[in-house]
Amino acid sequence: MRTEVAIVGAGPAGLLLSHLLGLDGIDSVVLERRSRAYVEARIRAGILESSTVDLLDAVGLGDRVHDEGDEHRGIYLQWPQERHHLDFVDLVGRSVWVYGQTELTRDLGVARRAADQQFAYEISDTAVHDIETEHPYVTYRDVVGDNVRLDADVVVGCDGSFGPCRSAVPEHVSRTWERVYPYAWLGVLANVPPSTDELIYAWHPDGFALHSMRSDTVSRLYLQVPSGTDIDEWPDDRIWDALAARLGHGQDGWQLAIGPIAEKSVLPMRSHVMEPMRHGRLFLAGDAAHIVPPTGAKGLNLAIADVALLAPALLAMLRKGDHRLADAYSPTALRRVWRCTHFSWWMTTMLHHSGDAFDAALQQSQLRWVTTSEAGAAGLAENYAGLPIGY
Ligand code: FAS
Ligand code: PHB
Repeated sequence: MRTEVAIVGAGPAGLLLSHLLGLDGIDSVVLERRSRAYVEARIRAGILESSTVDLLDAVGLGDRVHDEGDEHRGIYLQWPQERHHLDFVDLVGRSVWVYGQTELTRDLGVARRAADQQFAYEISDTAVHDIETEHPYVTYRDVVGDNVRLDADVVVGCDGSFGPCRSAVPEHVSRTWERVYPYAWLGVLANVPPSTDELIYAWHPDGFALHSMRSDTVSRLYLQVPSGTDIDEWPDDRIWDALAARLGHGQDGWQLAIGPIAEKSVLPMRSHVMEPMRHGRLFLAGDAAHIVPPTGAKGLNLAIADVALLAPALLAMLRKGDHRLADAYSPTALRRVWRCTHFSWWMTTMLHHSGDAFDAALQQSQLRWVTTSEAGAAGLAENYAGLPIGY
């Protein structure tokens, strides 16, 4: 088979890239090891930055976000006996949207199928070749077990943190940075109306807690637990007791509504960056190049910002033979990657209890600062609501 751009991975990065390229008439094939049903059912992120929603609107993918998503002016930051609202619209003129990654992945899938996008789902043994030549190609075994070779002008690795593309960059060229946190997130999806109008990020001596949501009837909540926690150690009532304690059930009359838990899982937390995000005719985007802990709600938005930069670079390269944007892709994307990596690390270390008393005192001082200083609050708001794409 032959195409212009071989995209490995049908997550938000791969699907959005195929959409942006399609708008400019660039042919691509999207390769995915999982089934379409699996990819579209995965529960992950839930917050869209304003620059992400602006981009989706600009390329005809924003309608359902506006119809079914929820625009939030800001977030609550709290610690025992104190809850403060940070209004991003007042502070930096930008809002955020609550709209599940599951829904966005579905919207992207619908749009791609309407455009007759070529897909290969449930593939295996994916490998990329000749990325240092002008004729790279991908080989894989398709769903019926046939070996396939896909020739392309460019290969883009949108295959997440465990995909093959990142390891195709030779070791003598690549460099990685990693920070693994000693805690994880126990996340639950509960069929209960949210007990808050906007997200609550809670510092607590028992550990961090987050109250998010997916709709007026579905809540998404997270608890800090030790890394390596076995979910079987957390029966539903223990989860609700911990959430109630950490989120301040009963504080100033506030009540946490509890209900049936539909899904629960433990998410390990790490920061990981790989440079460069381009080697020859291989480009990396999204989790394939960087991982951030979810405390800053940056993972999905960063993946989208990467492909928003990459699509015009590939258009110029493939249609005009102008390689300047493609050559600038990695350094430009990495500026935003490091900004978001710092912000996600900063939010994580400010809000997760390390068990150290000195850390706890520092965290409380920082929380008091960002909730009482206009400058401090604006700094958080600017990063959380999202920096312009191409920052
Ligand atoms: P994705 O991981 O979404 O997509 C990569 C795709 O490549 C996958 O579909 C995978 O199956 C495919 N692939 C892998 N290897 C392949 C191969 N060999 N051949 C073909 N295809 C292959 N962010 C938040 O802000 N909030 C959250 O609560 C949150 N929760 C998360 C929970 C989990 C378990 C994970 C992993 C991430 C979470 N994130 C969260 C971050 C998340 O939103 C990611 O940043 C986002 O999915 C990145 O999108 P992609 O880069 O497209 O990668
Ligand atoms: C979510 O809704 O899943 C969510 C929201 C904010 C975060 C992380 C996850 O920081």
